[in-house]
Amino acid sequence: MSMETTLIILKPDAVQRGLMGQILSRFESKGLQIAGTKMMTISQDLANQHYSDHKSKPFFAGLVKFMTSSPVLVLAVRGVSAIAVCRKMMGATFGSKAEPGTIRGDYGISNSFNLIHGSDSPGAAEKELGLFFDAGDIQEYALGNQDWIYDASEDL
Ligand code: 3AN
Repeated sequence: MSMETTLIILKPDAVQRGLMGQILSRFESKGLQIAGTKMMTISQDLANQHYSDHKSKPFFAGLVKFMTSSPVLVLAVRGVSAIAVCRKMMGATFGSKAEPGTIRGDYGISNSFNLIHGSDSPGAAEKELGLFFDAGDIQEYALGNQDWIYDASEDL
């Protein structure tokens, strides 16, 4: 197990529907550390770079239009195995299929307006954190309650 930092985006539908606080709160309650936040409107160019793996997909144009349509909240979230933990908390890609108890399963039913993005691998996290945050935007700090979140003899 290793300490990881992952990129999370609360998408335009999460911001517009007033779900930022509830979703952010889930990560904090889990014991994950919020290491960076940025509210922004994603440019066409940034959306193209972020979703470059999906360029040939039929949904690409719609996805870019959606992601650039209104502000998002970008987060750097840190914790042991944070990439997999956050993906599990997000749930399946489509809101209609996502399990209750997950973010997509509890807050959404749309397949394209699916509330949240999370990096899916260490390589993707590194690339995406670099795309959305400038050097110095991500904080290094100790959580005061870390010894109660993790069993230092086993988890860290
Ligand atoms: P995830 O976000 O669960 O990792 P990916 O990486 O397969 O999903 O897809 C990236 C984004 O593309 C999804 N978050 C979703 O917004 C969109 N997307 C994926 N598949 C479809 C689809 N069939 N129709 C519309 N949008 C899609």
